[in-house]
Amino acid sequence: MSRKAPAYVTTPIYYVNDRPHIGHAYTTTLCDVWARAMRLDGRDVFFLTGTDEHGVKVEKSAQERGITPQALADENSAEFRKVMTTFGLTNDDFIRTTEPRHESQVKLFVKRLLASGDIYLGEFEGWYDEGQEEYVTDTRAKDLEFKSPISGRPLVRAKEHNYYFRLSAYQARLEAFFAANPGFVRPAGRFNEVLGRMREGLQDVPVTRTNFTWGIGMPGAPEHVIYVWIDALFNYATALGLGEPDGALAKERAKYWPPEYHVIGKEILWFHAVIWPALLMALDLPTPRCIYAHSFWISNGQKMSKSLGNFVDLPTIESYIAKYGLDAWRWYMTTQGPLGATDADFSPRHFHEIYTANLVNTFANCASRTSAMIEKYFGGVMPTGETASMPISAVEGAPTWSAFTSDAATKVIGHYADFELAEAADAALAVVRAVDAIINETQPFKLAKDPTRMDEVARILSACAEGVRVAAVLLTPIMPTKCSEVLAAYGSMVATDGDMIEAARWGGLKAGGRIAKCAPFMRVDAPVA
Ligand code: ME8
Repeated sequence: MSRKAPAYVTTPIYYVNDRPHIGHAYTTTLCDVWARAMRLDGRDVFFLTGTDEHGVKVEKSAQERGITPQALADENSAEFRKVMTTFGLTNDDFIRTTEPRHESQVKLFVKRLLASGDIYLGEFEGWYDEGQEEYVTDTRAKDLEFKSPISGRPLVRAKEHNYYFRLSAYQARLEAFFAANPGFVRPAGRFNEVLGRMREGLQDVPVTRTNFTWGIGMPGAPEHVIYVWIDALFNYATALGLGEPDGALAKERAKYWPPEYHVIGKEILWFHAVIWPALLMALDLPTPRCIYAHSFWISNGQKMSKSLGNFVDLPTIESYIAKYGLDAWRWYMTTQGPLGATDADFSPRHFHEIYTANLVNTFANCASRTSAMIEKYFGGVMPTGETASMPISAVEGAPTWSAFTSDAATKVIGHYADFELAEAADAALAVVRAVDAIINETQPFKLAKDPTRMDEVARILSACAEGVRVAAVLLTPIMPTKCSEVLAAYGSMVATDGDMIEAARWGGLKAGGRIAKCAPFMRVDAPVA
């Protein structure tokens, strides 16, 4: 098997002043689906997530609780890490910005930027969004009517003696970079949004603060603390050891750079799509291939927010998992989430409907019907029947099963690779739908009443079983547990890394093999209350 190019995928690192909720679970699950799919397709994937532990917000939250910022960080970071385990997420590392390996490399990066003149000491006055810890330009402040677009609170006039990053010097290079890389920011609408704002003109950005202490000290000027956003962005590079290019970590991990996808929420796009590539340009490091900024989960049409207290929090998520199973949760996140440019409403009723329609009535029904008929008519043994050249339906021009599923596999893998995860799910489910269609069209349960037609029944059911197997292979990145259950019941090997196309090839099930009855998803009576 030839190994394809290494791949690097990241989530934002999450603030430890908050507890994990649906937003964090969502972004991390998307990355997990992608990472699993790419590993199955033979890529050497590095999947990173972690926690963002410095800054005023953490300092304040800790003060309110009467504990040290480090104690708060330790407590909540552990909570995030626990989520990774509970959710079976396959991240290869979990970085914390308070770790020495991160802090020391951030200092090295900043020193390089000081030496190159990309960071300088200066004075600045401007409109400041306290909630976001972010300055906004005068023009933008006016457009926003001097209110934060996130919290709605008034912007404040702030003046600081700070170190700055010479972002303005990168205006032309960034514009050229955007022109040459139309896929750099996705979805497409967000690309234009960033470009439009960039064309208003880039101002230098402060990279240090003096109004708090909980952060990484500026090399040579410890009274200045490195701004949390600069500190945080570097996590993507420090996790691979890029701050010390000759170090042991870089030797092992530098091959993963540049990231294929930085997956984030839309609210932090500017930092990732403009400031981050400019910092990397200043450091002569290759820029990421794509910043994928998804939209938000909302709740009954309303923004989820801490102040409204309407976030789908961890205990709520756990109640869904208890009722429907982890893979159903992953299915809902992957297929119904706000991966495009619009927000998605999270509703218990919609969750229930999707679960019932896609998983119970389609996937599970097909796997269970097929296995039940094989049990009934062939004693649970895979019947003999040549199926590769069999058309998927009696409709004129219908493709053969082998052509149809090979085309589906190519499509599914292509969608996974392009981060079109709902499309990947749908293209895989199309195989299940084709199996359902042939059962409805040929009605093997009626044919089986006539002993002279058992060869026909054998051929139909072996095609159905093989179709279910192929679909389970293709759905594995989204529903790893349930798909392995189905594959095991069908006596098939689970797909292993590097093996997806091979595993999805028609003809994996051999006549004479054991097919056990299985029902991967059971009907659930009513939505979560
Ligand atoms: O912004 N719907 O961390 P954070 C979907 N530390 N996704 C959501 C969401 C929602 N309603 N709410 C949050 C930070 N998210 C910084 C990042 S990166 C160098 C530093 C997800 O804890 C989404 O991915 O506020 C969003 O970008 C992230 O959580 C913000 O997490």
